[in-house]
Amino acid sequence: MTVVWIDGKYYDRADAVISVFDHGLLYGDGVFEGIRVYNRRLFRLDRHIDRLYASAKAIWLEIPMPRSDMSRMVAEAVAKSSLQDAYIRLVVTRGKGDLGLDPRKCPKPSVICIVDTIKLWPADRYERGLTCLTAATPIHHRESLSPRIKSLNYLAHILAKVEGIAAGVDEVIMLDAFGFVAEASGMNLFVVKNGTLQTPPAYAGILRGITRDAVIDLAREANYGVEEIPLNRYDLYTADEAFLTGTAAEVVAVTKLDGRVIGAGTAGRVTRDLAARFRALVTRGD
Ligand code: PXG
Repeated sequence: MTVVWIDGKYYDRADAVISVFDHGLLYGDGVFEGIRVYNRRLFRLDRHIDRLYASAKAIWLEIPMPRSDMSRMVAEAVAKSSLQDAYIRLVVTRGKGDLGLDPRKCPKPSVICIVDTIKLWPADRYERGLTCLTAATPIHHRESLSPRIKSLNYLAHILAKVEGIAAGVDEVIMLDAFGFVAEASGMNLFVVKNGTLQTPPAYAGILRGITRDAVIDLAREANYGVEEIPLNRYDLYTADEAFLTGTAAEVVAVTKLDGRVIGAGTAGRVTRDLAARFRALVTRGD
């Protein structure tokens, strides 16, 4: 069952509401995490908690509970849900304030934890791969709203997604403000070229995905080369394989981009191998 925890109390789905004066709603002023539970175990909870507190630090928001309490609360909410496999949305908003944007007028941030499930695409997409489009909307400039902050401002990514929906494709690839390939709407991107993985460097201004890091480790263990280098659309069009990684998406191939078929047009050998290794990792739970 869905479980919602807000600032110390559990609520039913229908009663799980926040104030219209919350700056998370008024200004997108807040941060969040998406975390998966496999077989009742939280996948890499510590890394998600670290990223949440780092995102909060970067926006000058002090989370009103220590990390240990946050981790305990998430684990308790998962146990309460009785869900074997789940998706958790952990949100920290600036809290209630007045109608001006000054964050000092918000005395207490709100903490929200939702335990539910998520499914992005039908199962066949994991075999066939996704059709994609390069969106005209770039991700935020890294010195404007750093893409490394997992903030409540997803409008650039949503506008990119809308372009994809209008064009009838499954997903979108976004460029950064300089025209380099950045990420998908809620996923990191890899290409495979001659058995080597290539992915944009985290410092260049993308979200450093926890799935991305796990896949890089798995690839190195399996003796694939891994290069974190700037990529252009040309590199995607001419890749042997391309795939996306994310907590919600897990590992999923990109088989068509801007009308070009990538590789053989179905999930490739390396993508399948890494998806299987990722499945084994989450099943093991370390
Ligand atoms: N880039 C962005 C912009 C993201 O939002 C990732 C990469 C992957 O990171 P992780 O740590 O999950 O491997 C994300 C992930 C969705 C969805 O519906 C995805 C995310 C957030 C909200 C929704 O796919 N974030």
